[in-house]
Amino acid sequence: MNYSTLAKGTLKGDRKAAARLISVVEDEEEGYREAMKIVFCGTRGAGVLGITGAPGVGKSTLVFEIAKSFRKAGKSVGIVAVDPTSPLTGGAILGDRIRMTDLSADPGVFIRSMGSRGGTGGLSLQTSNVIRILDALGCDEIIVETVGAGQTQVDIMGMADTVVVVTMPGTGDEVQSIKAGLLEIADLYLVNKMDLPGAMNTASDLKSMLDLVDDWKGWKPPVLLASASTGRGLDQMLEFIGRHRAWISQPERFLERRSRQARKEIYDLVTMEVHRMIESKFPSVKLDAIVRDVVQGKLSPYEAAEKVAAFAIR
Ligand SMILES: Nc1nc2c(ncn2[C@@H]2O[C@H](COP(=O)(O)OP(=O)(O)O)[C@@H](O)[C@H]2O)c(=O)[nH]1
Ligand SMILES: [Mg+2]
Repeated sequence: MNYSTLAKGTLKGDRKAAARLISVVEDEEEGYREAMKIVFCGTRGAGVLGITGAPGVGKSTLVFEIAKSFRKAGKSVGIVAVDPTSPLTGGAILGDRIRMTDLSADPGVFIRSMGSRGGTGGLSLQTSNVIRILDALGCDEIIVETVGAGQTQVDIMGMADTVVVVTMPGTGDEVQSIKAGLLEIADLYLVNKMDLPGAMNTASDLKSMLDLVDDWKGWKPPVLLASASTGRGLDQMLEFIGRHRAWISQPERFLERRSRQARKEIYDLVTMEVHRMIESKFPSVKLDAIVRDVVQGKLSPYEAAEKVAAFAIR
């Protein structure tokens, strides 16, 4: 199929075209790559804000509030809710949808939920495509909400300019989650639900964790307190998001971050391409024979991989 019409429509601001193109990308339908090339040329450099954390900490509530403040500033907003644990495909997570209704009626807001459609490219590659589509559609700001779930989350958050890691009092998972690799991706920590007991403790636990790191390379993530549902602390959070944006926008820093992201994406795409080539071109009988040889100990997995790889890059 030729999806260039959808891509061109997206570039002209056609929301329906963008929505359809996102489905095409999620399903990895034949021809989506060509469409994405067109989309790529139409991107305008939207700001990408990542909001991540465990389920129930208040991410969606925050996203909603942040989106409202962007709208007040006259910016158009794209929201991508990524939930790798969700069995839903392309549909919104119900609670989120209900809460976002007054936003979704706003033509300056585009909301999309993504579940685990599980194509070969994986969720992070798909998410980066969706971000590009929303950028090309004309969104000034894109907010990505993702549930804390390991490597995929880290990868997705790698696409954001600023990442807010959200937690809440009494979960006791702050230290754990930092150990689980969030330290690398967090630009800001937010202890949400400060109206609940224990928020101060959670914040100081986090702060002492961060104090153990001595080289922050210019940006030490602040630990902020807020209450998304009452609005307390949100202005301060927005101010820090703005400060981080300004910091990250310095030319050499910006270039470094974007280069790292581009490098990773190229690697991912090459890996995917190799998989695709093996699956579509390598005769399955031949592959079966190689697998059998490995199982029977006639061939080491290394030699097998060399054989298959040699075919793929020929
Ligand atoms: N007490 C309190 N509840 C909140 C706050 N922010 C969000 N919630 C509630 O926490 C629940 C989970 O919020 P949600 O935004 O869906 O969390 P998510 O799973 O991280 O996206 C909802 O019932 C919210 O109303 C807050 O600041 N204080
Ligand atoms: Mg949510």
